[in-house]
Amino acid sequence: MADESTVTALPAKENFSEWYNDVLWRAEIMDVRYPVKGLYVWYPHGFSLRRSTYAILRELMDREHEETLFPLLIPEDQFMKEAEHIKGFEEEVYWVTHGGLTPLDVKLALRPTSETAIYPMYALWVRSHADLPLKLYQIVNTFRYETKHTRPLIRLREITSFKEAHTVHATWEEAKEQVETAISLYSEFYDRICVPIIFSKRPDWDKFPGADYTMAADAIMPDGRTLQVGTCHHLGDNFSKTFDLSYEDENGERKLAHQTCYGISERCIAAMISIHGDDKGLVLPPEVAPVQVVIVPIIMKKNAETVIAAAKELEKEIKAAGLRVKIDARELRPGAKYYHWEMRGVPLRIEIGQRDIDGGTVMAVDRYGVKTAVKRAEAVAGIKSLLEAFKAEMKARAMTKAVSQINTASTIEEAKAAVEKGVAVVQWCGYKECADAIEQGLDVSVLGSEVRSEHIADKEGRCIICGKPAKPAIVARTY
Ligand code: P5A
Ligand code: ZN
Repeated sequence: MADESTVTALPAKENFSEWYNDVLWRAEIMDVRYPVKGLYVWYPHGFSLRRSTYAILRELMDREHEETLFPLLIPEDQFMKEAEHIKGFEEEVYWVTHGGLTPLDVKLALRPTSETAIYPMYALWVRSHADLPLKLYQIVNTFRYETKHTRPLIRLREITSFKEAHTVHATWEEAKEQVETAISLYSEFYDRICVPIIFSKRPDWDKFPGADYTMAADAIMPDGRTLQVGTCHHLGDNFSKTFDLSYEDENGERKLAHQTCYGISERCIAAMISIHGDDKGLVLPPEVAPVQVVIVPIIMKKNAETVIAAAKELEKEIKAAGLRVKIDARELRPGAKYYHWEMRGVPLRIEIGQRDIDGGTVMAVDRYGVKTAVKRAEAVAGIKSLLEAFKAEMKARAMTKAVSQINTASTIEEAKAAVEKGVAVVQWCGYKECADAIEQGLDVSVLGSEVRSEHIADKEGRCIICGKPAKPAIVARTY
């Protein structure tokens, strides 16, 4: 597949865009050579990373949702029912118009998201208050005819890993509670994959088509641009009106249901790769790394058998402890092997040679290059605690970086400097005219207000444009 030995080095991460495009194939995450714009291929190594990342997402969702699977195709009439929703998506929909050579009576949309596939069925399933709340999710591919610059894992025309949850509640307040639950589930998810995020409330003109309001999670990429890595929407009764999704309450009265939906795509993997990678390649959180530990036997001609046997014995123990481990016994220089596994983000490398065997130790080297001699007799426990420590270090580094990328600005000039580095925190009155003025002056977006971050104080002030009473909002250049 990717053979890094025949070509030039990975670009420095400072040149983020080039680094990103390059690391994806060198680390065997995505192949971008598929001949349709915006569609990419998962290499097995990338797919393995996807599987373990989505296992966390499934674990969190399964706490209080059930998994389901709806069809990819949505009939035109059903898709066109919710006016706001269709306005928001009409330019992004792919249509199936033919079955073989025969034009279809009713065109079929490739789902850009599944509200209009799911809610008519919900209307059949929900009869009484006893059927509520209803909380389902699915992990599917969705299609969006994106016109902005497409990028692997970031802006796709086929989103291959769209986790979407759709819930139904008796009241608006209960649905609001569910949005809060979704925010905490997503916060936990991003914490598990060591990606700092900021939740905020999108301005009204930027909310999900058909929603009452949208809470969005943004991650800050190395170049200072933000990436929206998830959204939680309060749908009110907007869709339930359209699709006649109602229930009989305790008094036998028919009432409209209230709904939420929330989604995450493979952008979560893009953020994880981008935030943690370095000049040598990927740096992966141990919990999701396809290979968590690689054993490199340091072989001299005369001791090859002993060393390989010792490496295999260690591999057996590590595997039995439930870790994903690999021996690299290829006939290559150790340096070439280190390079190979560092590129792929393996959190911990174990070197084992004759001297280690004689001394009853092994040498552990984490992906940041920190070396620790571990007693052979306590190797498994030692490795586990090194992986824990490594995860904590990954989190700490990402948090330090994120904090340095968040800067308060009290004038447009200061905001200009702040968005060069990342997120500017400005006082904003909430009016569109002032958001427009901020955006035009800086070529940025006002991402949101009601900011949820321990690093952003919820302090009232005066709007940096009009001087009226205002609250903190986050502003950034975006992906
Ligand atoms: C929530 C789930 C929805 O579609 N319906 C069901 C709601 N919301 S959303 O904001 O439009 O999308 C959810 C998240 O998906 C990511 N995303 C994308 N990822 C890759 N390529 C794309 N073209 C793309 N479009 C959206 C974003 O992270 C978004 O927050
Ligand atoms: Zn203002």
